[in-house]
Amino acid sequence: MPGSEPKRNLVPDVKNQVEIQVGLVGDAQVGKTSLMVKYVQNIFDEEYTQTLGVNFLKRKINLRSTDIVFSLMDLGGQREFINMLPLASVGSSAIIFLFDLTRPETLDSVKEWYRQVYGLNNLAIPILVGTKYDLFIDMDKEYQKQISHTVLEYAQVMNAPIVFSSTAKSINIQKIFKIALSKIFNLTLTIPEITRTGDPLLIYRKFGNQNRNPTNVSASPVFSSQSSSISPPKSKGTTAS
Ligand SMILES: Nc1nc2c(ncn2[C@@H]2O[C@H](COP(=O)(O)OP(=O)(O)OP(=O)(O)O)[C@@H](O)[C@H]2O)c(=O)[nH]1
Ligand SMILES: [Mg+2]
Repeated sequence: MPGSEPKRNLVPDVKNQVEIQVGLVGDAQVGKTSLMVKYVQNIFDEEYTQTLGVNFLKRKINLRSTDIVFSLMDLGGQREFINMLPLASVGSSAIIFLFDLTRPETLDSVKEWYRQVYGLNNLAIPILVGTKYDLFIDMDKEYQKQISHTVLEYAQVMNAPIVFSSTAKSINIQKIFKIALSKIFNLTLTIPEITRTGDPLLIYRKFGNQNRNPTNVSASPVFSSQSSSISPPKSKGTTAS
């Protein structure tokens, strides 16, 4: 009935909206598209569809009174798409460097991805994500130890938080983006860290915090470890696709 409605606050409910771009890079078939689609649409597809060029998806989340829109830029990992790297790098506040935990050569490639991205954008927060943890967990314990050790060294050089994830089994997916958000806006995150070898690592407190002023950071990051010298044991996990 007219006039019977309680008086409402006439100040319009205008929310702030902030858009942040996040790039996903890494070798072919490491699981970039799967991770992005899982995060945005909560779908996982076992079948591989190669990304030709750049995929793009958005997801809106709420942080207090602000809407945060993640613009996710997923670059196909085949070398032929390297000329599109600026689309995923320039303008990104965080870059997720993905490698497949069951294929050490994809961790080795992170060095080159990092150098290339760094040349285009040395201010973005890097996040190092090892994918397919569901397969890695069944692999040889010594192999798991070697990979975890090398990943820590890479994270130190890159000043990048580490996350081991499984898109197939929904492990640590949301947390990757929570870490990105907390580093970009310098917010305190209360998620417990996971540091024990063999567990799905989540190490973020000591990485990604410094002022990433280019004058503070070495122009040519030096990686000492060769992850390519780590051979995955012949087990069911090594044929991950
Ligand atoms: N077991 C397992 N398989 C996964 C996981 N994530 C992705 N995959 C599979 O790995 C394959 C490659 O995944 P994609 O997401 O297409 O890989 P990509 O990095 O986007 O590959 P490009 O587009 O060629 O660069 C697919 O068959 C996925 O189903 C995971 O967490 N566990
Ligand atoms: Mg893809």
